[in-house]
Amino acid sequence: MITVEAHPFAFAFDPASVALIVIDMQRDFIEPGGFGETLGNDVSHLQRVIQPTADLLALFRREGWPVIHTREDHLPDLSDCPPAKRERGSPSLRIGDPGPMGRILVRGEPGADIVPACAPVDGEIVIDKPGKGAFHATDLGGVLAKLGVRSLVFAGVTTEVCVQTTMREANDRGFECLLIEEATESYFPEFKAATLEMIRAQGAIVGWTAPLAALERAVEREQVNG
Ligand code: C5J
Repeated sequence: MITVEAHPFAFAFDPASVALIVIDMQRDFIEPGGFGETLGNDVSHLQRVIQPTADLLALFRREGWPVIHTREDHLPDLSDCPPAKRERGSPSLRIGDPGPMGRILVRGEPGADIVPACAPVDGEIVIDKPGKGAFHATDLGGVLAKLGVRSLVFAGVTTEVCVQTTMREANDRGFECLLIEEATESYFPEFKAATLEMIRAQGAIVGWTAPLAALERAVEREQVNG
């Protein structure tokens, strides 16, 4: 077992049954002109998550542990986009409308791509999801069962929407979930802080959080001590 100094207490996982889930590191959320900006958000807040997420990806790749990426996007005919999602509020552009990075939040468009620094490499799994949670209307549950995964390390954006929703879904399905603190971000710093608190409150009611360095130290310790 590998034991990470985490909050609210140590997070232990078996390296034979761990996977990384990187949530929605897409241009549509992180770059100007995408879905996030159409909703009125300052997307510059999300830029700082790129390097720590790339470092976390590098760690999992070095160890040969499974990596799963998700993308929030919709089919070109929007048949998987509930009207309630498309029609809500008054964004500057709606899902499916043409924007500077192609049609907003549509699969295959440049905006739906994962940012280059965190792009999947050969052999990594990519899950396209129409909802905020990655288990909803996807085969993520089947993929994890096939891999024999019990523990999930989380990264990605945004902390309080797709990351938290997916962690809650995973927690309800019996997975042990660790969120890496610098590898997740929100358009609203106070929402990120509150989400980290609520995840680990009440004795890790949803899961654990830890800095990336704590995970790196734990992996190194395991290598030295066997
Ligand atoms: C949002 C996401 N925020 N990936 N999606 O709409 O968190």
